[in-house]
Formats: sequence, structure tokens, C-alpha cells
Amino acid sequence: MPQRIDLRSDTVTKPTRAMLEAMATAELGDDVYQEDPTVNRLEARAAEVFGKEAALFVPTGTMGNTIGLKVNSTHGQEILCETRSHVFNYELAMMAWFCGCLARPVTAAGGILTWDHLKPHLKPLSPHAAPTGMIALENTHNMAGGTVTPLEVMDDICARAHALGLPVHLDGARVFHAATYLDVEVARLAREVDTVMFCLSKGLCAPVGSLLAGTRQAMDQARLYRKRLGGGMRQAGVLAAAGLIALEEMPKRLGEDHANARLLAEGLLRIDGVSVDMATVQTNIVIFDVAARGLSGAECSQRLARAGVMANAVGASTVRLVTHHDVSQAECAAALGAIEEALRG
Ligand code: TLP
Repeated sequence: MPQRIDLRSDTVTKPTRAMLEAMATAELGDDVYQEDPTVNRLEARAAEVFGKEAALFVPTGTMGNTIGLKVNSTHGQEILCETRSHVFNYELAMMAWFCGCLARPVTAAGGILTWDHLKPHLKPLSPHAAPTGMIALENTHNMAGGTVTPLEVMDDICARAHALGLPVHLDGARVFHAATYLDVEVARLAREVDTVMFCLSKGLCAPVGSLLAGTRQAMDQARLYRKRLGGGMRQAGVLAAAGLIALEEMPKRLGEDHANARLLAEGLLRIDGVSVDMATVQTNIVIFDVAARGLSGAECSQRLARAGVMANAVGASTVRLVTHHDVSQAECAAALGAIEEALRG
């Protein structure tokens, strides 16, 4: 069989055997009545791991972000976020559709927003302009190449935002990757944000699921929004059982994925006409540029697919590789060989 190495995303991982076993034997109930013991256990544990009062299990990161923005904003406000952020570009305008807010995108090198970037865009209520309602951060920043916002930058944004009465939501789809890179606990990284969303199915192998964490009051409200969005999932303990393993066990090994991403990036750099901004290669994502080879990102992605390497184009001339549990170091080395070959042809 020809090789097929899937580096499109860390969402492609399959549940581990331990997860499948836990799913098969999970204690279940109806979670809309808050009677699923496994979901309750996952939510309690997530709150504890993140140092928040409460957490809510949601089916997707998109729903977690949508609700996170909703509980921190009111209709007619602006939400400050980075130009390449997921909440701005990849969530079907839920910020407008569900929250009734306008995104105010702010560009930051490497996707790393600081207070200096945000400050010029803050607006009070006036007869002409929508007031700033909140700030949405993303750590790691996916489309900037998995970059990590340092702890002191996050703390500084939160302190200054809070002094102005503005809440901060963290899209932490890959917050465990950020914490691994910084060598801190996720609770420390998310300490100052009002709400944090993180995914169990990005790099952590759970088949489905994300959590939103914050104050008890915010999560009580979030539960109602989840139901409105159709996210009241009955015997969801079958998913939460895998989620508990994702939460407890899987973050420990993310360093391997980071090392594999570095291996890929260093190899790509050796290919003529391929460029990689090595400063952005911090976690499990590598974005490389093939403009100098006269290829579009889409053409490059097609060539790689024919060579058995699955990778998504993410810009006019850029392609993203994402390392994860289901690709070994040997497979990354093989992918590199295949990429070299495919680009030569
Ligand atoms: N990211 C996906 C795609 O949607 C781009 C991927 O393959 O990386 N926040 C961030 C930072 C994300 O990267 C993603 C998914 C989400 C939120 C949304 O999560 P889901 O797909 O569970 O709704």
C-alpha cells in the first residue's frame, strides 16, 4: 500500500485503545439533566486543571469559542482579535451571527498581540462608533504557525483590559501545546483570562469535544447558550470518558510533536525555493512558503497528496504541516523525503 502520512491537522488523530475501552465502560446518564457522571467528572476536572470555578463540555472548539465570546459581550460591541485568528476567519461569522458583535481585527507579527497593538483600537461608546466590548486571544496561534504568546504578555493584556472593565477570552484550542512550550501549567497560563476554551480533539486524541472554563456564573449562562445552539448532548459520557484520558494523559507527550515539527521545518529549509520562518516553529505547526518555486499553496498540496503526504494549503503560496500523536518521527522523516521528491518533479 502506498504511504499516506496525514499532516493536515492534529484533528485527524484517532482515539487510543485506552480511550475506546473507557468509552465502552463509561458510566452514563442524561447530561441535559446534568446526570451524566462521566461528563460531570470531566467538567469538574477541567475546572480544576484550569484553576477556574467551573467548566462546560461542548462538542466543538467553535461552539466553545462562540459561547465564550457570548458570555463576555453584548450586542453592538466590537471584539478585538488578531487578524489571522480562528474566531475571525474560520467560525462562519458566529461573532456576528450569534453574539451580534463586530470583529475588530488587529495585526500582530507572529500572531502575538500585545497591549501596544490593542490600545489604539480601544473605543468608548460614542454617537458614531461601536464600543470595544472584549478581547479574544489565541494561544497557540494556529495560522501564525503555532506561535506562543508569552505568559507576561498575556498577563499584561488581561491586567490592562480588566482595568478598563473589558473581559478577555482565550481560544486555547492548543493551550496545552503553549504550556508545554513555556513549561508552565495551563492553569497559570489561563490564570488571568475570564474564559478559556480548549480542545480535547486537537493533538490529545479524543474523538470529539472541547471545554469552556470560567466563573460558575458564566458557565451557568454558557450551559443555556449551549442548549440554544443545539449542543445539549444526552449520554455524552461516552465522549467525556475519552476526554478524561485526553486531559490527564495526553498533554505529557506533546513535546514529541514539537520535536517532529522542528525536524520537518529544518528539513524543509534545505529544499531549494522553500522558505520557513523558523522563529514561528515553536510547537506542532509548520507553515512553509513555495512562492519561490513558482507554485501556489493549492498546487503544492496536490503534489504532496500524490506523493502520499496530506497537507493543507493555508495561503496563496503557503502550506501547513501539523504533527500529532498518529505520526511518528520516522513517518515525519519519510514525509520530508516525499516532499523533497514531489517538489523536485
Ligand atoms: N482548527 C482547525 C481548522 O478549523 C482550521 C485546524 O485544522 O487547525 N480554535 C483554533 C485555534 C483552531 O485551530 C480550531 C480548529 C478551532 C478553534 C475550532 O475547533 P473545532 O474544529 O473543534 O470547531
